[in-house]
Amino acid sequence: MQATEIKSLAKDLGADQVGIIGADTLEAFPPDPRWPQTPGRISPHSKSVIVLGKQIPSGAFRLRMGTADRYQNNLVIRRIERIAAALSASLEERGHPTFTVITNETDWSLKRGTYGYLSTRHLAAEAGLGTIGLNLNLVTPEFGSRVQFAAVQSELELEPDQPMAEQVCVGEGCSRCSYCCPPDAVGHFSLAKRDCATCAQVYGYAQLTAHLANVMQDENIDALDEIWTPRNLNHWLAMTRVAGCYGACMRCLAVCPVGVDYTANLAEAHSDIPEKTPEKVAKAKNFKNARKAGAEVPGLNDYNIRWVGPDGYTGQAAKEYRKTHKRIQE
Ligand code: B12
Ligand code: SF4
Ligand code: SF4
Repeated sequence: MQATEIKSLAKDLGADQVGIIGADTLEAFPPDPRWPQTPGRISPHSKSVIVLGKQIPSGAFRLRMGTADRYQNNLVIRRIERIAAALSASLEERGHPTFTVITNETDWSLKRGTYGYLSTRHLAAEAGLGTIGLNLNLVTPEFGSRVQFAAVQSELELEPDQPMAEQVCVGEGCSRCSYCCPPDAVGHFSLAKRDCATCAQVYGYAQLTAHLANVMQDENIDALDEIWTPRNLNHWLAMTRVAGCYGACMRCLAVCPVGVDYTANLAEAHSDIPEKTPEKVAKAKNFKNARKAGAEVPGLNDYNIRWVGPDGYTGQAAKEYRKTHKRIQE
């Protein structure tokens, strides 16, 4: 089977984006070499990794209820996982051993806390679907950051795609993802992950265990009164509907101005960023000056720049995509 055949098969199954990476490239460039997320750790037989992207619909970013949008987000994750599983099955039927990479789970053998088996954002960057943005989200010319990823590992050898040289994220001069971030977790191509998790994982594992420990240890709390509470209901919903254990904050996705979907459906709704403060604006200015002056920035070092886009931002990638999109529409 050829790469083009796999790509049209994945698109027929419902993927919006498809890219292919050679397993050897991923062995050579793990996202963080201190805790290497590499396909060979999962299966030594894999030759290729196929990464799939699914857009989060614009409607999800035009809601008023914070509780509803976290369902939308997780519906997309489940959908892209099912598409990956279907693609795996299809390749198996054609005689190529293939499996779906676990998407949002944590490999504790690598690192305590939340850390994927493979980092799907890095897979997408490596396959040329977009580049890593100021807040570490993957920014694509089509959908900005409003896209979720899944991947399959296959023993089939395929022609790989190449990473983009151009930075798709507008960068420090934009900083909208930093302005909107409720806990001010966005750094300079880095993220204060624990701070982000207070919003993105409101009913996550850390919150659940902290809550249980509190109920068990605090003598002033009547454990029976603590059973029938909105908070416990939300933890139950997080377990049964995967809503709120992750994906509970959508702000940095909503305001990212890159993408045809943003121009068409979101620009007006998100032109104003209520969380923007003078302090955040000053922080962005400092980042801009630091980059201009060539200061040392860990997120932009010689190793990480591969996924950020070594040529910097020119706006060309998004422009080209808009042109193609217009032609298709016409
Ligand atoms: C753990 C996790 C989280 C954690 C930690 C996030 C993180 N950056 O790692 C928390 C809870 C904070 C989180 C939050 C969110 N997440 Co999340 N998350 C994941 C998960 C499960 C694993 C991520 C992982 O393994 N990271 C590994 C490390 C290596 O990646 P990294 O931190 O980006 O590494 C770079 C930086 O550390 C940087 N760097 C900066 N400074 C320095 C300094 C040094 C010395 C070094 C070495 C490196 C370095 O370089 C590294 C390499 O480039 C993935 C799914 C997956 N399997 O990939 C989803 C995923 C990344 N999440 C996703 C999303 C959408 C979100 C949220 C928007 C919430 C939501 N609505 O779903 C927020 C956004 C936060 C953000 N701006 O990044 C999507 C991303 C989609 C996209 N378009 O990018 C993913 C891919 C899920 C999916 N199935 O699609 N998430
Ligand atoms: S998900 Fe929310 S808290 Fe996390 S970086 Fe984005 S805006 Fe900030
Ligand atoms: S909001 Fe702006 S700075 Fe943030 S990721 Fe999108 S383009 Fe980059």
